[in-house]
Amino acid sequence: MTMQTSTEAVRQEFYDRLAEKDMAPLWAVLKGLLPNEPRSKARPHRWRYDDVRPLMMEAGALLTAEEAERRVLVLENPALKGMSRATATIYAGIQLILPGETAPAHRHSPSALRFMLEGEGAITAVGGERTVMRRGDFVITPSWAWHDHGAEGNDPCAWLDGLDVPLVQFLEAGFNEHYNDKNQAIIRPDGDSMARFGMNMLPMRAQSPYGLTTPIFNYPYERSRAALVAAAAGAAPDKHEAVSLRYVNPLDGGWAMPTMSAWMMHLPAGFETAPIRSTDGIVMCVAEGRVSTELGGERYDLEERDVAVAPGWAWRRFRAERDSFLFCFSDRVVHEKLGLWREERGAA
Ligand code: 1HN
Repeated sequence: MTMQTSTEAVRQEFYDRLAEKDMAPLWAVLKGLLPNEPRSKARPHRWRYDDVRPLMMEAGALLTAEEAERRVLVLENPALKGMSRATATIYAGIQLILPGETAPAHRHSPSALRFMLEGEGAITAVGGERTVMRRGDFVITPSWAWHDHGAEGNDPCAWLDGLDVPLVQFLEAGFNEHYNDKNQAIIRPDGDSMARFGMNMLPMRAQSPYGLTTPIFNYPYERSRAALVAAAAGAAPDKHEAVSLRYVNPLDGGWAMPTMSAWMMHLPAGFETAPIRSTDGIVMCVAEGRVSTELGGERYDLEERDVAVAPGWAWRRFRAERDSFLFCFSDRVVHEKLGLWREERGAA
């Protein structure tokens, strides 16, 4: 036995005895616990809506929304198969509701957001109020709020779902409950929360009925788009972020949701951003136009409704030949609240 192997053998024998008592040597795992910088387990990826849509319609013929509870095709990061994750901390999926169907009322501690993709007449009810979801609308289901969906027009309706499920799983804080009926009771007229909270005015004693989540649950695309176009006319785009505006909780000016940040980036025709990276993992979806991206070194030309992910700390950059609008969401707000959020802005 050489000196070296005998040392190793002695150490291994020690580690084995540690394991028997449910202990382990830190020095054997320290490098993995403390990398010099983040190395996301997620990979950059893109889902083409042209691939998703026919499969989604097949799912529509296979089972009803009620049978499924939620008829959704989960967008699985190829590096995280079987985990229902688009990024390390975010779940994403494409949900389909056919005319006349109902996705029955339930509530859960994970928060959900929707980005509307297609179909006239999609309805969601949240906390006793209904809203019509139109293409490009950003719609929120706060943690523990009752919600049910329907399609009341003649079209199949589809949207992108984003949930903080992987984060809630990690924290082991998941609860779920079914409502005692298919649809929840409606107790407020359509537009009530927008009137109270979404018009640059607030009730004299404003409080969100949803705790840390914004009291507005539909941010209509029409308004977001108009704001971005007007903002683009007023100043040159940011070198790294083009023209980006974030969805805000009017009660405190913070992000609209406590666990997911959402914003929209407008790329004026011909604009190209310089590379940027940040610790949050981002899910993006083209609202309008066509966006060429480089995400973690991978090139994707994103068409309308395509979804892509940029893992945390992966470089990203964007270019558009014509005026384009990109919806984005990430776990940035969690990083920020924990004092962990970092970004690096690269040279053009
Ligand atoms: C959920 O409640 C919905 O309400 C969609 O539409 C997707 C994925 C995981 C857990 C709950 C919805 C979901 C979900």
